[in-house]
Amino acid sequence: MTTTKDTLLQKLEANEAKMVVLGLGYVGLPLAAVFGESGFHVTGIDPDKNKIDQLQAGESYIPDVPSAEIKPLVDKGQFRSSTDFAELKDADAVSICVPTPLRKTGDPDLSYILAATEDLAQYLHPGMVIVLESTTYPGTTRELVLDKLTENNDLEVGKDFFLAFSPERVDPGREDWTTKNMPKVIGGITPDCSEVASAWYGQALENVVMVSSAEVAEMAKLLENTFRMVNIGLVNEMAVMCDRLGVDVWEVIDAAATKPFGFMKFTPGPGLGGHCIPIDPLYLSWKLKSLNYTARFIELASEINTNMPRYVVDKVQDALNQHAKSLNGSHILVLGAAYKPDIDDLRESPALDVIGLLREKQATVSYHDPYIPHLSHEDWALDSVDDLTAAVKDADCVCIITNHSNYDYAAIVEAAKQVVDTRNATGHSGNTHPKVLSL
Ligand code: SAJ
Repeated sequence: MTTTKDTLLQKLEANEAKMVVLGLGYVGLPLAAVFGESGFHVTGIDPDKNKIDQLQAGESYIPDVPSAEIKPLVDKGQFRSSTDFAELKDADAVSICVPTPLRKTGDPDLSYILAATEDLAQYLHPGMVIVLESTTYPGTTRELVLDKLTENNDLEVGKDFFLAFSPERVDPGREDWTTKNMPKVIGGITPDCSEVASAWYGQALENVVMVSSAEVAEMAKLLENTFRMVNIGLVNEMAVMCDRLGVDVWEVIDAAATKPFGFMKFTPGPGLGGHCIPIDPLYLSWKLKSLNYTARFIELASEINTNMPRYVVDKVQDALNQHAKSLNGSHILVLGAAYKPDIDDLRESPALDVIGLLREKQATVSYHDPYIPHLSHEDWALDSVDDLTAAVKDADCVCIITNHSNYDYAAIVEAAKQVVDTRNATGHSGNTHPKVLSL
């Protein structure tokens, strides 16, 4: 007797399944494009009509997915996009790629997942497979998504429909590991869910790694990014300790990195930015708190990383002090506002915290960032200075926060009165240059 699973597997393997991607951001759009190029008929759904209008016109707003990739898919009818969730009514395979930010309170914000699931539940039918890609705490797929999908019907997961979790590993701008070739972990609510979801994704992705449950897949992602956050916290604390010891932490790290095994290089910085690393581990610690367990590594690393902007401001104060100046009334030029080099992403950038703290100490602050022309945060707003050379000369201290590669650091050191270098961008770490103070 042909089961629902068999019928769905046949559809997926014959590329006859109708696929829907909920959320067309830096995760959803690349996923839609890869499946479209693999022969699937993909409908993307996003509430932002501007995005839909652009996509329907064959234009992309995600650098990793050029318009030249989108337009042929749209022209062939392989990819279409809409703001209307009713497009789900005849979907066979649905990927949920919606944001999972933190609330102001620091708690997880699952409102996007809830809203998408509620919309999807109206169209749930036998023979459907659903994969959640949004980074979240272990248990979300089973406790929240499954409950919401089945609260008004008697469909059985693993028999009538299939539900799994697969963490996104998109690193915008990276060209070596892409949506197509990135190893993709997938775990289902039941073994059959794991099998069906893996078979689906295996139609378009080169390396599907099936695991035994949704919880394993959810937790793998959190381990990946918690590993990174904790190691960045460790190396930031090493910077503070080396400073107390009068040892150059950058030289120490380079020396340790000569070890050919058992060591992975991380570098100190002004804090932890981005939309993944500062946020994902807090989803895990939040969940464990509800189980009366304190995730001490995450809490400690978060405390150390969160304190780095203040540590940087203390460094600026030390630099000015060498010239009998105070922060109050001094002019500080911050170089680099994006959360990491050579991108225009400002999310959770420590530059915003450093500028805020300097302003609190009555310093006059200006900034320059070739990728970010304007900053506004809390109660202040600034434009990137036009004349970098003049701004460097005018400033009492230049503070390098993000080491964009197109800065001429030698010229900056030459022209500046003083430099606080939080990234060893100038190469003058360990206080080897009279003008440069480094982390
Ligand atoms: N940072 C340090 N020291 C380090 C590394 C990073 O201070 O040694 C800071 C960065 O300046 C930045 C923050 O940490 O402010 C995050 O940097 P990141 O290099 O982790 O960059 P992200 O946030 O873009 O992380 C993404 C993640 N990718 C996914 O979640 C799919 C992460 O897992 C990747 O390892 C990372 O990209 C990457 O390697 O580029």
